[in-house]
Amino acid sequence: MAEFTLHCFAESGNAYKAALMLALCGADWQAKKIAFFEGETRGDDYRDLNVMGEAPILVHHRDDGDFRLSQSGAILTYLARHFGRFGHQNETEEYEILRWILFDNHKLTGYTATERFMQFFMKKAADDPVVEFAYGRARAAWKVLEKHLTGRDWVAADHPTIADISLCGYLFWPDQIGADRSDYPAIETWLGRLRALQGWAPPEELMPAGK
Ligand SMILES: N[C@@H](CCC(=O)N[C@@H](CS)C(=O)NCC(=O)O)C(=O)O
Repeated sequence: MAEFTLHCFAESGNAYKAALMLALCGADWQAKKIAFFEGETRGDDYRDLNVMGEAPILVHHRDDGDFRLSQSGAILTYLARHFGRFGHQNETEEYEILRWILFDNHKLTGYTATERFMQFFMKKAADDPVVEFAYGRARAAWKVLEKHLTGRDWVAADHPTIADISLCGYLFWPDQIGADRSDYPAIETWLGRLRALQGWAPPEELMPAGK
């Protein structure tokens, strides 16, 4: 058995954050498909694994038993500590990373994942008021990131960290999230830097589809 099991599906940018971290760290891991589009995360068996009913879940098969964790930010923090990679090197970086992971979960991924789900998967009209609200909030978050990345290579430090890995979760799908790459040149260059890291792969190469 592999050292880690990641319950995940390829369409999930939140799962991708964990899968990408495992890939970049060269971890011994296996993907376990969540049949998300068949409602698996709403079932009792899944809720027994994660009361929040969310993907992803990481299981670390340790000598002292299985250690199970959900929330991509917690998973990234755990893996950074375990591998000694993509973490902080001083206190300032520690809180910068936390600050950006919180911003990502609340604002950037929070609204991007919502508007993508409604427009791309549920085919809701662009003038649906909920879509308009989420899309507007997502674009505002992309602009924050664009401004922050202008003139710097990485989000939270002068080296790549789990903050970068968290924030990029949905951004390799510009067409699905409705982002025009030319509006976000600093983000585009930063995504290129991430793609150049050893071990980088797109979501669909790391995880099975959630059908
Ligand atoms: N903050 C969580 C968000 C996880 C999340 O919302 N995952 C989605 C799939 S991408 C999900 O399982 N949604 C089901 C639901 O919200 O009920 C994280 O970063 O892990």
